[in-house]
Order: sequence, then C-alpha cells, then structure tokens
Amino acid sequence: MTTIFQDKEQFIDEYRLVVKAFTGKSFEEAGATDRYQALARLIAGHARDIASESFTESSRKHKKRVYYFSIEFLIGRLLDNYLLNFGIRDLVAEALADMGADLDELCELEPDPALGNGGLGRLAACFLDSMAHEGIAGYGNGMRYRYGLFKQEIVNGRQHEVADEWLSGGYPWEVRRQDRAVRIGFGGHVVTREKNGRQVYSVEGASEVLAVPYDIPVVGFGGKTVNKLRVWSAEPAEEHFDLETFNHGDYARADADRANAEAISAILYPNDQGEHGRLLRLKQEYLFVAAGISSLLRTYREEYGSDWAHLSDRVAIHTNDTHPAMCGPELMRVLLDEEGLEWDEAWEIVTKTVSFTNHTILPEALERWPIDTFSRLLPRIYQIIEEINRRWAESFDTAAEGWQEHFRNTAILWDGEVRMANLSVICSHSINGVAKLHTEILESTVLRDFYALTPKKFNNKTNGISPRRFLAEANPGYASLISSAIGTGWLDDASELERLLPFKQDAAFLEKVGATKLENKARLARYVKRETGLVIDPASIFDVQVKRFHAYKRQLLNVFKVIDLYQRLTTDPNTTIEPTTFIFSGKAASSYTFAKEVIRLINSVADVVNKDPRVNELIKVCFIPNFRVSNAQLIYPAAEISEQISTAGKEASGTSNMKLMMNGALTLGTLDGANIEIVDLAGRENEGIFGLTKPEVQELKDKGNYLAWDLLNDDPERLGRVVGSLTDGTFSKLSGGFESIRNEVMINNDPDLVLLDFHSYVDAFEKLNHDWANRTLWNRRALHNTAMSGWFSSDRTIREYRDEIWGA
Ligand code: 26Y
Repeated sequence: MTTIFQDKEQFIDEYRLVVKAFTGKSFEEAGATDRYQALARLIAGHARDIASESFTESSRKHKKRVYYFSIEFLIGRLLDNYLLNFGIRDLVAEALADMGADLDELCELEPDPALGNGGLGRLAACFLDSMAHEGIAGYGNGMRYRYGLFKQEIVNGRQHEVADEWLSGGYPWEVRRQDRAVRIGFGGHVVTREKNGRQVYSVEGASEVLAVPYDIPVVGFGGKTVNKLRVWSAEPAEEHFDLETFNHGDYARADADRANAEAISAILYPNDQGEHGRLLRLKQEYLFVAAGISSLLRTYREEYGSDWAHLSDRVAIHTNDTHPAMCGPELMRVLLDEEGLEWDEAWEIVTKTVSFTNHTILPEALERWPIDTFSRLLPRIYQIIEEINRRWAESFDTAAEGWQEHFRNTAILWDGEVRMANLSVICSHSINGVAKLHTEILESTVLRDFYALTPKKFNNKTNGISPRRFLAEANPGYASLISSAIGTGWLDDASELERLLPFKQDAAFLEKVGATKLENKARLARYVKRETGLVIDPASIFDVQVKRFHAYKRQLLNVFKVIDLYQRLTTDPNTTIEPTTFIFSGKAASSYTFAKEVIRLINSVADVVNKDPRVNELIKVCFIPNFRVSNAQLIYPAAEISEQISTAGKEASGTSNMKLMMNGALTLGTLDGANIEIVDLAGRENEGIFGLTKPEVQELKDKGNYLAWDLLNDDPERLGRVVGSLTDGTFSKLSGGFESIRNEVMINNDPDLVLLDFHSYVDAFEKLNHDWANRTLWNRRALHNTAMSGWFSSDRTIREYRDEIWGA
C-alpha cells in the first residue's frame, strides 16, 4: 500500500493549503463545494505525482502499454473510490470530522460523469480500475463530451430528457494538456504524387479541428499504479473570430467555426445499440481514434524512435466494440503516408497490434455507414478501407465452393455501406465475445464465416466488475462484515471471497448478513423518499431490475408479473405473497418509443398499485429516476432478487447480474449471457432460473409457428386479463392507455416472447418470494452467491486479456 499521508495532521496541513490556494479562503470560510473541489484537487495532485513516478518506472522496465479505445467511459464518482484505493478513507473521514466537516457530504457534491450509455461504458471503467490494480500500463482513450447522457426526469409517468451539464461547476480531476493537442482533418480530397518511384498520398483541402486531451488519473487499488484516462475535446483549429461580422451584429456567425468544431464533442449519442448513421457521430469516432493513435505513436517515438516493426511488442490497441474500428485504417494511414512504410509491412504491424471485443448481437446495433457519407468525410481512410477490402476479396480461393457467400458475409464494403464489424475483425489479431454463450453465438452465427477461416483468432472473455467499487465502496457494511470473517485479502484477490463458504453454517453470521442487507434497504428507502416522495418498506423484499430499457431485456415481462399479482391479490383471496417492493430504474434512448412506453407503463402501474389500500401492505412499485453509477451504488446493495430476464440469446453478457450477485442478491433469470456462468458457479438451487433456453428459442424461430394469440386464448384468466388491462383504462389515469404495447405483443406477435415465458417466470418468482420467508436459508443462499462471485472480478477478466490477447 502506498501511503500519501503519514497521518491526519499531515493531511490537514496539506488540505488547508490547497483550500487556501484554490479558493482564496480559509477552510472555515470555504463552502461545501469549495471544500469538495479542493479535496479532489489534493488527491488528484498526489495521484499525478505517483503517475509520473510509475511512468518513468514502467518505461524503464519497457512495459508494454495497453491502449483501451472506447467511445464511452462511465467512470462514476472518483473521490470516495480513490480514497479507498489509496487506503486513506478512514484517515480522511476522521480528519474531516475533526475539522467539523463530513466526508460523505463532500463526496455527494461530485458530479457523476455520464460519459456512456450503459454496460459497455461501465465495463470500460471497471477495466481501467483493474488494469491499474494489476499493474498494467493501461490507458483509456475516449471522448470528453460536454453533455453526458441526458438526465432523466419523470413527469406524469413519462421520461423527459434534460441536458446533463456535468462540467458547469468545474471538474477537479482533469488536467487539460494543450501541449498534446492534435490537428484532425475532415473532408478534402486525396492527392497522389510520385516520390522516388513510389506513390505518396495526402489529403488537400480538408478542414481541420483541434483535438485537445484532458487527462484523468486512474488510481489502482493499493495506490502503487496510477494510469490515466485521456479524453478528447474538439475545438477550432484556428481562432477564427470574425470581428467584422461581429461588428455588423451577426454574433452567431462570427463564432461559427468555434461552434462547428465544438459540436463534435458536444454530446454523447444516447442510443444504446440502435439507430446510427449520423455524420456527427462519425466525426466523433474518427476524432478520438485519430487523436489517440497520434498520441500513442508520439509516446512510442519518444522512447523507441521510428522502430515501427516492433510496435506490437510495445503497444496493444484494444477496440471496445466497433466504435473505434477506424484504429486499423488510421494506423495504416500514418504508417504509409507519414512514415513511408510499404503496405505489407504496415499491415503486419497493424494486425499484430489491434484487437477487438464485440458486445452485441442485435442486428440493429451492428454499425454501418453509407459509403458516400463516409468517403466524403474521410476520403483517405475510405481509400485505405477499399484497399483492405480489395485484398480481402483477393485472399479467397475462387475455386473453392461457396466462396462468394463467405465473401459476401465478410466484406467490409457491401450494398453501399461500410460494415464496421467486418472492418474490426479483419484488422484484428483477436476477436472476443463477453460471455461463453455470447462467444459461441458469434462463432456460430454473426461472425461464423470469419470463425471458419480463422478459428484461432476467436476467444471468450467473460465480463467482470470491480469488487472495490461495487462491493467495498457501495456496500461498506457488508464489506466490513466480510473482512471481519476472512480478512481484507479479497479486495486484492476476489477469489478469496470463497473463504466465506464455511460461514454458511454460522447462524450468528447469517443473521448479520441479513442485518446489513436491512440497513442497505433502509438507506435506499431514504434515497427514494428524498428523490420521489415514495415511501417503501425496508422490511419487504426488494426485487430489482436496473439497466437500460430495451425490448429484449423485457422490463415488460416484469411489469406483466406485477400486474398479474395485483389482479390476483385483488380478486383471489388465496393468493399469498411476502411483502415485496418492485424496483425499476434505467433510461431509454430518446428516440426509442416502445422503451419509453414501458417506462410510462411501470409508472402508471405504480400510480395505481401504490394508492390501492387493498394491496398496499403487500406490493409497491418504485421507479427510481435517472439511473447512473452513483445511485446504482445505493441500489445493488439493497437488492434481494436480481432480475436478469432477457430473451435467451439476446443479452451478450450483462454486468448488473454480477454486481447484484456480489452484493448477495439471488438471480431470477433466464439462461442467457453471463447468467449461465452464475448458475455454473453458484448452483441452480441458489438462483431462480426459468424460461426458454437459447436452443429452444432457436427451434421456435426455425419452426416459425409461435402465435401469441394462442397463448392468450389458452389463458384468458391471467394472461388475457393482464393484456386487457393495457387498454381497458385500468392504468390510463396518469397519462393515457397502452395501445402500442398491446399491439407490439398481440399484432406484432410478441417478438421478445414475453407471453411465452410469462408463466414459468411468475412461478419462479413466487418460488423465490416464498423462500424468503425462511430468512436463515435465504441469507445462506445470499452469502453463497457472494462467496462464489469472486470469479466475476474484472481483475480476473483483465488478467485473461493480458495473458491471452495483449501479451502485456
Ligand atoms: C453503434 C451504436 C448504436 C451503439 C451504441 C452503444 C452500439 C452498442 C452500444 C452499447 C452496447 C452495450 O452496452 N452492450 C452491452 O455491453 C455489456 C458489456 O459487455 C454487456 O454486458 C451487455 O450484455 C451488452 O448489452
């Protein structure tokens, strides 16, 4: 453990100085925000000192550097996390208490940067945490959006999107590196010249913007390694303020250049796996790729000169999904056009350096760009892609049977589009999925032609999560209970959580497990009361589904279950249930009408159920607005049932399933994504598994004889009544009925098989629900889940990437 303060006194002295220097006020005069800002700056400063030390240390050892390119990083708040990682959380909390301040209150003032949509962005952040923990020289490369993912407000049950101005109060963790800014060109045309008998290409007439990096320190647990996340902001390349136009009163036009450049990093696209083709998004993708490549090559050059042949010994470039797919072509461009390498040499370097993770199998999430848009914006990159594609076509043996089909499925350019997934695969030496089932699906369907050609390039890396953020920091009560039993080694090596297994027989310990859960539920109930006014009962079961809203994730199935229970409780006196609070949270893409209607349905059901005295003591429905990393850290620890109910074959991995498991929730889920591995590790008897499996879903599709109406006609009492309630006015008081949801299920024939899985789902829920009555047995299963969750530490995942992909 690296200690940055010897004792409280040293901390207090330094802190007072920073408050004074930063605010001009004494600590006593400074307000809470100033106190937070100064504290974050103090910690960030120490982190940077260690970073520069570990930088020289690692370059001396000639460590391989890993660059993780991701258009999203959902890093969450940093202060609490870094105090924990430096091992000074208690020291600082006590010192602040001595000074009459409260650490938790200061932590709450930190903005939660929403620079990502969901799972993919949070995974990138957990990977930064684990790379630093594992001592890997790992650097994040991403975008610094001025507005992160929108703030979600709920008005009359509806999601409203509000701009997220996370930078307005200043962000103390970042440092602007003007000296490392990079010029990025868009548009123009390719010019070919001959130089020493060789064709040389350049782009003329491009318009340039300046990509300016901001560095955020990444502190590894133990504080020994501090890496950094570099995020890029777009600015005008030249100060082109038109004074004459301004003096004529046209203020907006005078500053048009600035506005056009800044637009590139203005917003994060709020589309989680759908709808693309926007020019600005393509600019974002190229900007952070080209700037990142330029920056890493500059670092390499400083150490090794122009020894490009050995680039892949020193550098790994990992592309997080297809959004950074231009890494391959851009690196080609630099090596060919700027460094004068031959195609074959450059191509070998590129394909030894770049690797790729796929995160989704939804067809609508596979990125494609119209060729004319693409080639106009990035003419030289497009030309290189054409050449890669031409050589790819040439590599096929045209005497082999069926080669045309293989080529059609693997081509980068097809039907007027650039297919980014195929580009990523062709440029990479390694392609991985994010859970066992997902990788199998990639190999057997989405990427099967590639798999047939180069099976060795394919591998699985089941996702993971940071046990520091999602157990130690999010759930301090449970964490210290765990440490009291097995010591604190699990923070370093989460497989040690297995040492909790003997405590399953310890009744007193199990009672404490239950007691910490109850405290966490009370903490969440206070948050819910404050945010929504709703009172929820910590003595009820907390059944939790928190994630992006998507048809395949089937929040609709969950709310159908709630409606069914409500209807049975109000009509059938034999219905029994343990008191339950159904908790939902998550955002829907602004343009995703169906998902937004499901949010409105949940809130409308809540409005009816929560006001109905006949069921009030038994069920409550709670929608927590504005799901993000910071409130997720309050929600996971309070959960008892973890809803992971996607249609089998659709959820690549899921990561909230892991976070909830680690916090002692039991999984109510389908055999999809990493749920399968949860069951393998913790045993089916410790979860609630239901529903069609992936092969069963496949068979149904192949046969093509599923008819939603059949199920409805077979079960008018329950399914019929649930579907009927969507349009009969039961839930329409808040803001209208739900014809479009009813049509999706009945007229569009239930594409996500909600009706088909309904009964096995409700049965599995009721079984878990009744199991809860025996609290000792329940707590034993909860503890078992925590004990077996260590394998899902992102440290394990990162070690696999290091050993099997990066060779770092
Ligand atoms: C191209 C654009 C529309 C797009 C934007 C965001 C495409 C995909 C995404 C995000 C995908 C995503 O978050 N996927 C999730 O990745 C997690 C981490 O691997 C998985 O756990 C989760 O199952 C998967 O849905």
